[in-house]
Amino acid sequence: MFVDRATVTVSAGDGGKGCCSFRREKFVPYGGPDGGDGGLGGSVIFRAVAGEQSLVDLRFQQHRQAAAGGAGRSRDCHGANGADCVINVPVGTLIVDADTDELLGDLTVAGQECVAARGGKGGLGNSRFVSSTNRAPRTTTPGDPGEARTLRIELKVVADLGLVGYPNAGKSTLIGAISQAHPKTAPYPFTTRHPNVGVVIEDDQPRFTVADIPGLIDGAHRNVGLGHDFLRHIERCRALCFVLDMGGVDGRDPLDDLAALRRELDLHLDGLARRPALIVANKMDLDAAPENLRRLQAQESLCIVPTCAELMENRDEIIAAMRDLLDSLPPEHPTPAVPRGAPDRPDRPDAPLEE
Ligand SMILES: Nc1nc2c(ncn2[C@@H]2O[C@H](COP(=O)(O)OP(=O)(O)OP(=O)(O)O)[C@@H](O)[C@H]2O)c(=O)[nH]1
Ligand SMILES: [Mg+2]
Repeated sequence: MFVDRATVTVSAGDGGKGCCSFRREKFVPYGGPDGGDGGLGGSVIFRAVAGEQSLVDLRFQQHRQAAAGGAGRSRDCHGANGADCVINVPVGTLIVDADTDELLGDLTVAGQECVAARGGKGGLGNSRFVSSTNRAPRTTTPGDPGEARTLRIELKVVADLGLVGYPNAGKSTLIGAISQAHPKTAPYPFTTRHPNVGVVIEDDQPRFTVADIPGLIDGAHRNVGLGHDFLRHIERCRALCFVLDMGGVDGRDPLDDLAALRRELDLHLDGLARRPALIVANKMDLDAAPENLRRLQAQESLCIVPTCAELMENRDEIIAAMRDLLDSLPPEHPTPAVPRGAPDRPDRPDAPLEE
């Protein structure tokens, strides 16, 4: 089951309360206060993990909570810090506060983390409140409450190259031919109902990822067909690969298809159709294909690779063209990870103590 949107509530752990205690020991009269501070509450942290493909776990477990910090103890013992609640999500996950629409994190690189709710600080034990005028304070503070939020979690697939085409153009067949992914293919539209990411692996060459995105039809930007549900997955691809059915099956013209695809992309997100791209002219085994290819070559300046994806024809040429296109792009700079842990929490907060 592929899930690319979820709403979850998260609660970080409360800080542990400070302890009120006095040192009681034989031969140590008036031992003084020795109540320790409470522990830090656990935070709720989202972490991007390469192996995850979907947000399905969040759909079935919609509330996540981190552990509270332990209370301080006598003999100046600090309470235990609460364990963080770490949620593994796929690379490409966006974390948005549902109430304020604030973007809390955009996890585009494996290992990147976002602290969605911070644990509360621990309270102060009574040994913190000793002063020259009060040698035996009984004051303590409770821990701060942990943050609680409602979050909208959204997945936008991250891939180097996105396959864009009409239903039945042969996108899934192509990704099966060039990569490790083997999504279902069938002679009817909308076989692919969610994006599949395939990794293209060749000896001693850097790997790259290709996303097979469900077929696009006129009006997709208005949510016709699978609409936005897949168009937004194209936004994250560095480059595009238009897959055209050169046989003109179903009475379509591949040149019209290309114009319509570009129009839909631009209507969804201005400039999307102008991303660096190449064209894979598929189904070259069909009768009408050579003539359509000539017309396409006369009109288009993009790199065009003819193929019959079903027979894996020109497989190496397609991979080389994709690699050349990606190599010509500037390198990406991933956004830095959001720092983890409590924000500027001094070790001894607000301690009114002199040494
Ligand atoms: N003749 C011919 N048929 C092909 C070729 N490549 C794919 N097909 C067939 O075209 C049909 C559709 O292929 P898919 O790969 O499922 O197409 P798709 O673009 O992924 O379609 P959606 O998932 O519906 O968007 C299948 O029946 C394939 O066998 C080809 O090169 N030549
Ligand atoms: Mg498909």
